[in-house]
This record gives sequence, structure tokens and C-alpha cells, in this order.
Amino acid sequence: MSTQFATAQQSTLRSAADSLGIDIGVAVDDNLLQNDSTYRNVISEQFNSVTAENGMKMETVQPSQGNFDFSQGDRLVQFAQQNNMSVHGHTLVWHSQSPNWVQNLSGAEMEQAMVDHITTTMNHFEGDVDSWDVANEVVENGQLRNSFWLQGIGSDYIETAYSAARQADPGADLYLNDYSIDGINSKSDRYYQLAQDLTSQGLLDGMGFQAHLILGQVPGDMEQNLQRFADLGLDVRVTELDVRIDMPASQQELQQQADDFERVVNICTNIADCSGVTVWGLRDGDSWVPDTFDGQGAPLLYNDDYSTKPAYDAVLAALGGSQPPPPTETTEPPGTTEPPPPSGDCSAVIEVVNDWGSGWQANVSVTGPTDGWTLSWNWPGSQGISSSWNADITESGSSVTASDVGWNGSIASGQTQQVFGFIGSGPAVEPSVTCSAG
Ligand code: G2I
Repeated sequence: MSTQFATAQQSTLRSAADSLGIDIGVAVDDNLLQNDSTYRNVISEQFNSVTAENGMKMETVQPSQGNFDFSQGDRLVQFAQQNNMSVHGHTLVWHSQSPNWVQNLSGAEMEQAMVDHITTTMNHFEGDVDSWDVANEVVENGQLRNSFWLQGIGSDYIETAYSAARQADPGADLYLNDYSIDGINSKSDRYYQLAQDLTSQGLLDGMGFQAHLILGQVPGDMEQNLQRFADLGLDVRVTELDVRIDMPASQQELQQQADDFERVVNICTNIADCSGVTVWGLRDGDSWVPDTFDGQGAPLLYNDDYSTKPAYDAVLAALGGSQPPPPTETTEPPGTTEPPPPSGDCSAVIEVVNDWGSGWQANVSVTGPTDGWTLSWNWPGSQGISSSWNADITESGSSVTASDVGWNGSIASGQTQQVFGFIGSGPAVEPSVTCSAG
């Protein structure tokens, strides 16, 4: 058996990222967090970092002057703490999703309001939010964006914001963040200057690259670009990754998308100071993309029924998680031939790993020898499978069959691999399973 196969034990994005010491994050929608237990469950199983998709933005946090509402952020922080995840804060100073009242101020009043917002928000989350996108999307057309902030306060507003942030929570990492700066271009060049400037004053810790990408268009110089920021002494981070496709997406496009995701994750793992990759939403239907780009969609790792897409497998593989054993790699001395694939005697076990009342999650492991497996079992009662990953499942009445999806089919004699998982409905059970090899 290949040595790589024997060591590829990380079967979730999270466990794989944990073993690399980097974040694999997801943007979280507050409504789904409150109301969808499968959503919560998949996120806590697969990700070790979260970002509020909207819940920590200024219009949410301070809808009228001096009235702070941290309820969405608090919910996210609580979820993160319960599940031992880090929190990346997004965002304090942005031209979009800012309340009207602040846009109507000017000069010293606007500056004071900006500083107050940063100070109160960061003080509130001190110790709970690890890093912040302090200013978001402040460059446009190679120069500082002509936002209400720039008009109201003047060009030193960015430095003022980062000074206030540094004072408010000296323990938090302070990031700049923007889109279309993934490769080397006039916009990322302007950020390079800004980053040098803030870094020289000790006001910046990280550079965030949103990476809202179009299928097949990971910039060829993305790694070089991130590396030049890392060389300033900064952490770099892919903060809002998605890869949009003209709908409907073909199998070939989904495979291209998988390659794009894999490339981006590889870029991060190739750079020592890349703190992680965050995907901008869990399921395709949760994404902002279809609302914004007519006819485009399917930009994320999960389908709407929580089944995984090829891009999920690619990210897992890029993080060094479970993947197909390379066909040529072997511990046999060169020149000997592989033994024929084992044909019999596999066994399998279903283990319930989480039960939240309205649903439950089980992981399934198979013990070899087998080169391909089909498992079958019967539900004792009203159980069913509402979603699954890494297996082809057929349910008919109370009987279920599950078979491998290719890369997770081969298991050496005596070796046990966690091969797939599912979300069950009805009362949680662990029925006995028959395993057929081949
Ligand atoms: O636009 C994509 C992202 C670009 N970088 C900064 C991110 O903060 C931004 O995220 C998106 C969210 O994904 C959307 O969910 O920011 C949008 C606002 O600019 C968010 O959309 C807004 C909708 O436009 C509103 O209609 C909606 O009420 O989300 C709001 C809250 O659900």
C-alpha cells in the first residue's frame, strides 16, 4: 500500500487545516446560523474559522448613532467558542453597508464617529475576535476610493482608523482587505504602497485578498503577489473565496472550479505566512453571486442539499486530507508487480458523532481489505438520510446501500478508514452494516 495513503487520515477540511496550522474559514449567515442545525453542524465539522457575512458591518452594529447592536456578532462568537473556532472580524470602515447617519456627517464629527465605532466595537469583541478587516475596499482605479469617508475626513482617515484599532484591541491582528487585488495590477500595487506605509508605523498585521474569482481565472501571478506582501512582514489571507460559473454549470466546469479552488489553497499553503483561506458562504444557494451577477452562480463548495462538490474534494486534497492514493506510488521495491486487488472480507461500522435532536450526523468507517466497497443496512424505524458526503447512496424503503466514490474505495488489509458521513433524520441509530468488497 502506498505510504501516502497510510498517512492521509484527515477526512475533514478542518482536521486537514488544523494539521497544517492554518485557518479554513467560512462566511456565516446569521439567519441560517440561528435556524438551520445542519448548517451549524456542517460548519462546525468542516471549518475552524468563521467570518460574519454581514453581522459585524456598521449598518448592523450601529444602525443609529451611539446605539450598538452586537447580537449577531455575539451569536457568531458564541458558536465559534463552542466549537473551538477562530473569528475573523469583517468589517469596521467600509463605504458600503454603512448607515446613513454617518454618511451625513463631515470633518471632525465623522472622524470622531469612525473612531468611536472602531473603539466600541473592538472593545466589545476584545479577546473574542482574533483579526479584523479594519478598512475594506478603500482603493479603486489605482487610487484611494472616493468614498464618503475620504470626502468627509480626508486621506489620513485610513491611518486614523488603524491607530484607533491598534489602541482598542492591541491583541487583534489588523488587516486591509479588497477584491481584484489577487494578482499584480495597479490596484494591488496601490495596496502594496499603503501596506508599506501602515506597516512602517506598526499599524498593519495582515493583507486580505478577497478572491471573488471567475471560473478559470486564478491570476497566474497570485502566489507572487501574496508573497510580496508577506515579504513586508505581513500575514496574508484569502478572505472571501468563491469561483463563479455561467449557469448552468457543466461537470467539466465544476471540475475546472475544483482546480481553481485547489490552486488558491495551494498558493496559501505554499506561503509560510498565509494565515488561511475563507470561503464566502457554505452552499451555492447561500452565495451573494446569483443576486449580483446575472446568470452566474454555483461558486462554493457545497450544493444546496449539503452534498459536497468536486471543489470540496479539491480543497480537502490541497490541505493534505484524504485523497486518492497516487496510482504509481508504492512501497514495493521497483520491478515487482502489485498483488491483485484484495477481494473479500471488509467490514464497516456506523458511528453517530453528533445528535442535535432534529437530526444527527454519523461517520462511517470501513476496515479492509477491499478495492471498492458497497455497504448495506436497514433502518429499524423512521430514519432516513438527508445529506451525505463521499459516498453514492441509494435508499429504498428502509434499506440503504452506500458505495465508494472512487478515491475512497481502496483500503488495505486490517486498515480502518473513515470513508464517508451523512446527516440522518429520525431517531439516531447505529445499525449493523454488511460490507461487500470490489
Ligand atoms: O459583495 C460580496 C462581498 C464583497 N466584499 C465585502 C463583503 O462584505 C461582500 O459581502 C456581501 C455579502 O455577501 C452580501 O450578503 O456584501 C453584500 C452587501 O454589499 C451582502 O448583500 C446584502 C444585500 O445586498 C442586502 O440586500 C441584504 O439585506 O446582504 C444584506 C443582508 O442579508
